[in-house]
Amino acid sequence: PFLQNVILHEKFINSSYDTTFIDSTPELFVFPKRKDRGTKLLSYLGYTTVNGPIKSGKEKKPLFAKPRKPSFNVNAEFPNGTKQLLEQNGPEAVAQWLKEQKEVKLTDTTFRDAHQSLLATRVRTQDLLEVAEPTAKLLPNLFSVEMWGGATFDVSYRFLRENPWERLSKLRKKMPNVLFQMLLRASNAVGYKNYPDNVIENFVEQSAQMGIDVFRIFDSLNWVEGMKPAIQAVLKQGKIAEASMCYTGDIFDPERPKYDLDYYLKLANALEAEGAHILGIKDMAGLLKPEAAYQLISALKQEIDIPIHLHTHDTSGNGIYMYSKAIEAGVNAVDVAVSTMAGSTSQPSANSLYYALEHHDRQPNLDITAYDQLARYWEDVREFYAPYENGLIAPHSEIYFHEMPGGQYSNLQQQAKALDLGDRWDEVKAMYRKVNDMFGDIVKVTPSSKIVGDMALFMVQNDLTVDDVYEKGDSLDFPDSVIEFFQGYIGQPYQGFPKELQRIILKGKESITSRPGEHLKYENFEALKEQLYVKLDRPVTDLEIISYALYPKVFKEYQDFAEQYGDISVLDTPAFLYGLRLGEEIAVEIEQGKTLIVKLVSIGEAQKGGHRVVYFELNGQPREVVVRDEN
Ligand code: 3PY
Ligand code: ZN
Repeated sequence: PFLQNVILHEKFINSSYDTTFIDSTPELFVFPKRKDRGTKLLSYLGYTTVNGPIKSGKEKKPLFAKPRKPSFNVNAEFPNGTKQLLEQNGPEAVAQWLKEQKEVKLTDTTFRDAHQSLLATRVRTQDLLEVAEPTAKLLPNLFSVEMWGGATFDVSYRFLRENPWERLSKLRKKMPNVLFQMLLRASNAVGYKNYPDNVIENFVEQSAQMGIDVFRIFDSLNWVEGMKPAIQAVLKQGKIAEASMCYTGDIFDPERPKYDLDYYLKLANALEAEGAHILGIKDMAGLLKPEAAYQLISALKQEIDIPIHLHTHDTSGNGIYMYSKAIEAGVNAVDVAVSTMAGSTSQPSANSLYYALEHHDRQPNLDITAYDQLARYWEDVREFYAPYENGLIAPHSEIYFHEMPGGQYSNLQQQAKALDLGDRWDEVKAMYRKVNDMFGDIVKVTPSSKIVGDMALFMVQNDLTVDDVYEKGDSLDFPDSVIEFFQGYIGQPYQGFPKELQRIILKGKESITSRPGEHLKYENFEALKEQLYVKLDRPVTDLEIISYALYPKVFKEYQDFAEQYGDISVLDTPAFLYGLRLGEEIAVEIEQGKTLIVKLVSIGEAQKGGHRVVYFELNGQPREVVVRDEN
């Protein structure tokens, strides 16, 4: 771009420049100095040391112990696992095999949903990679490891400043024997809105090529129509389509007959008819109660032929009991997390379930001492991320009332705080339920859950009651997400929209009842490629193009950040989150065989305008950077 200034200058174009050109137009020759990797890294460390991990509350960097790692044989071959079964025999064979297993099979969610639900999705690739090989070698009997999708994709770019595709490919190399599973929000992919069908197809294709084997596909309104393109895309790749129904309400609640047993049986049949290899039951808020689980699974076993995979969150504390009832009823696989990353808004503990099933003929076949060792590692790593803990320290049976998904609770709480509604959190939760009822009792999971949350915040913030919405609605500016929901842009809720409310919210705007994908223009990947080429000033990859198609702004910001600070995924997590303590020295391997030694010497006084000079030593040489103090 800088050379272009010169080339495009009229004197240059007219060839009328002479030896005075440089002197007469010096501004054309002032090239911003490209910062070297060391300076970029120091800028990041200086900024983080001064401002802390969470902007509003600078935390002092704690002293962390090095995480205890499980012992395992580095030189031993990886034992064969489900990945080999898929590669040799295909997805139908895996499904058949799963159905034939007597023991209940486990999916370990530690690498995805567990930290999405406990630590705001903040666990970094480095901490996963550190324990990937022992996990694969010590637990080769897992059905799968859920390690991608859901919120991990955008959080990677947005907050961790790392590339989610790299996480996938690096983990794949360290875990070649177990099926990799991702959470796919059907036509919302890993985002919060419907994308054109060719974006879904392209994203699934690239995810499959990069190493995803099992796609758990759900629609946030349980709308099968909206799931079809994603299911088709997965089938086309020869991967495992786990089409899922989201569980809401309570099949036994006579007051809420909308989501009764019959509703789920019909849904399961429809998903099987679409070609699903496995039926997922996605109990995203942990609402499925033990007896309901028993009845639901027993009835499904009569109804469908494909195996059943159950997912829950342990928010109420009833997870293990619920699982044991589901296991009695014949569920084929359940989702668990390593004990120290389990419980509460996360999945039930693998370790606990193992013992709960002692002397039961369906007890999973696993090395519990390995799981216990992995638990120690995670206990230590979890400490790093303490600022992101969601604060739920006890079983929370209120979940049966407000029905917020495990991954949403802490998020919405943060949003409420940001709007100064922190001390009205109880009201927000109560309003969340009222909004659900007002919307016609809908399934609440990303992104429909976010829409209910947005409306609840809007109402609490503006002191609106449900009656107010009906009475004064014509003069209210509802949140965009709520308007789009009532336009049908994320799909159709079961039994439709409440008509009167839809009229009030839409104020004459169009609404659709067909699939949003049918109305969206196909993405032009060639055009995106060119745009990106110009932006980045270098050739771009297909993975970058699809990331840009999904999250244009987030992807661009990630690139800008990388330009300013370099690749900070090389930092260990304590340095990444908290910077350095005074006098602390760390070694950072910026590429294989190239290590920088960084020491924090001192931090200068805050200057007018809020800047500070931060003094470092880089490989023994004094270096300083100026950073903004945002506290
Ligand atoms: C996600 O969509 O990220 C979820 O985990 C929903 O439960
Ligand atoms: Zn979940």
